[in-house]
Amino acid sequence: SDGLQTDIIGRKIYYFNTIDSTQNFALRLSEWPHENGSVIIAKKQTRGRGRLNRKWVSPSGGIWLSVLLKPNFDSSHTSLFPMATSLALSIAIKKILKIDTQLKWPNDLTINDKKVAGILIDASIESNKIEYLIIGVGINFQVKPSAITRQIKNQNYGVATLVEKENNSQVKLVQQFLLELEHVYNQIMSGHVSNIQQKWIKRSSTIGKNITATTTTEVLRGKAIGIDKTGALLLSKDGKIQKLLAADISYKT
Ligand code: BT5
Repeated sequence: SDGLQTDIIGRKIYYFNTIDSTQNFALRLSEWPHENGSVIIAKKQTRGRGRLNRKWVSPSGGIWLSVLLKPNFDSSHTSLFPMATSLALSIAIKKILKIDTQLKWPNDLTINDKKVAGILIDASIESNKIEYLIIGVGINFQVKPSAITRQIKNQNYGVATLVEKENNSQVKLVQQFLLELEHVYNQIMSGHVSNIQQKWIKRSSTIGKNITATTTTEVLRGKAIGIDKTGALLLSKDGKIQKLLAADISYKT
């Protein structure tokens, strides 16, 4: 943790060589006191997961981490975290590795439309209060795309990876990401969300595109015209505007 400049996030860091999923470990930690801001990092995950329990391929070399937060605000902010986290990561990658990434709603970071990182938020909400938030981040770093793609079945996009620029850039990237995450977290806590949204839109590849959105119940086609203040995607279709809270989107229509 030498060089880490945060106040809350990363006060405790748990390292593992191999773990089932950093997300699962964070879930167990959430029951303990004094774990607000704890970070769990693993070199390799045997059962990394994505949204809807999809498999997240996590070979050695990548950055697989979870951040446990126990924020004291109401649950309406929860939906902003995928956006805020992907923005924080995109900024950190730019600062440390000098690489531009694009943000694909709701939670992907891409390079040339290939997925380089994914974000998963697990939350527990009790009577409108957030008990805990677990922010899971998977970054393909120093891994061969083929090591990942051969383990993905129904693949509808390519995979990109980041490579080490100089000694220590992996550590620096993690530290910078935690700092940027704390920054957006504080902005959400103090209600400054429009700033996050404007920055997210600037880096987004989604807004303005015709998209196909697949939700758990339907497939929708339309034009992505913006996001609302909760982070929902606004889809324009036959002159009507529809709000999407969760979906998988594709730029093929
Ligand atoms: C995500 O899900 O993108 C969220 C990924 C979160 C992973 C982190 S790692 C640390 C923490 N611990 C965990 O167990 N998870 C979190 P989703 O949008 O549902 O995307 C999942 C889909 O991405 C899969 O169905 C595959 O098609 C594809 N995929 C799997 N592994 C990949 C990889 N390493 N790189 C790019 N795409 C991948």
